[in-house]
Amino acid sequence: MGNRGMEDLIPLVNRLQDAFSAIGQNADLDLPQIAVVGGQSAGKSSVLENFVGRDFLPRGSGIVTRRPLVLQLVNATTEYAEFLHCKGKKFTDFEEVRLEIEAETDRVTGTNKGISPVPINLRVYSPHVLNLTLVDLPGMTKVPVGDQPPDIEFQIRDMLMQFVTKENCLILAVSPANSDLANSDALKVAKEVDPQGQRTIGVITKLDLMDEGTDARDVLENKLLPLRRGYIGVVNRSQKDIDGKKDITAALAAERKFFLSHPSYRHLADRMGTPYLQKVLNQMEFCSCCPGWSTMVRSRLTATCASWIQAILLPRPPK
Ligand SMILES: Nc1nc2c(ncn2[C@@H]2O[C@H](COP(=O)(O)OP(=O)(O)OP(=O)(O)O)[C@@H](O)[C@H]2O)c(=O)[nH]1
Ligand SMILES: [Mg+2]
Repeated sequence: MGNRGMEDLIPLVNRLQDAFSAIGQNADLDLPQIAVVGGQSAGKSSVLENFVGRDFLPRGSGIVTRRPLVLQLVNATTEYAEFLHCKGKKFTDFEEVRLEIEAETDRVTGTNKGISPVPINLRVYSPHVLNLTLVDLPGMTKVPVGDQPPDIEFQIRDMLMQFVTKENCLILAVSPANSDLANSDALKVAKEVDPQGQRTIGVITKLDLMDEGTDARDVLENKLLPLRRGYIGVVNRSQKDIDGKKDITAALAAERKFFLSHPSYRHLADRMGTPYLQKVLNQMEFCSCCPGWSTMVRSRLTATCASWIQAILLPRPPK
């Protein structure tokens, strides 16, 4: 089964999952997922949001993401979002989606920086997305603030582990360029759960914020702390850009210009940036040239679909 097979399979899985929930049954299936891990404020939500091409994720300084967000992207002719906790309500204004994520986060964690491992489930239907499941996670942190428990470091770690230990989870290990990569929480966790680096991609954010005279060329050329699948550099919107409501199209154009004009990255420009990261993820998930991860995911999905169809078709025993 090649590229198309997997793309056809995921909508089928979604429909079967919906059919099961409609009859009150929980179809437990580990769909392929892409999760972001990294330290607090590394730029994880910013990276994910760019994949959707809409402003809808809470981003900012301090601890922002405080519950896992399981974001299922569904390729469809119209664009809207739907939360599992208010099924049937269609959100067409993405500003409202962001407000709902914030309200639903506060509902479980309170408003004073608390955290919770209970995920928020959101589906985004759009003609501009591929069928992917993304998971936005709280950033790793060490010192408790506000209502955070004394063992915040370990609670967040446990939360991440629930996702990234799964073999079908592709890990985006996000590290900011303006702090030393040797201290990267993202790389530490990724190495632990995926020592061979089969399903880890390094993402370097904040390249625009490096001190003058320094650059991340060695990292991006995969020479400093090599990863099997290497690193992709991105430039997300700064806090000033967010406050000034810079839109995603302008941000992507600025990112492209940054790589093309930077003397240390110009030679790598075609392998850097958000669109390239998206392309790589799509290839990894759907192509048959990544032995291991994609083969395992495809065969697991096919087997699950077959067993579900069997369960639906088999006559129920008389009561
Ligand atoms: N200049 C610049 N700022 C960035 C970049 N990436 C993220 N930021 C800023 O960094 C801050 C944190 O970004 P988020 O995307 O919320 O980071 P996060 O990792 O999701 O944060 P938590 O959910 O709190 O762990 C925001 O103010 C962003 O504007 C980047 O590449 N360049
Ligand atoms: Mg976040």
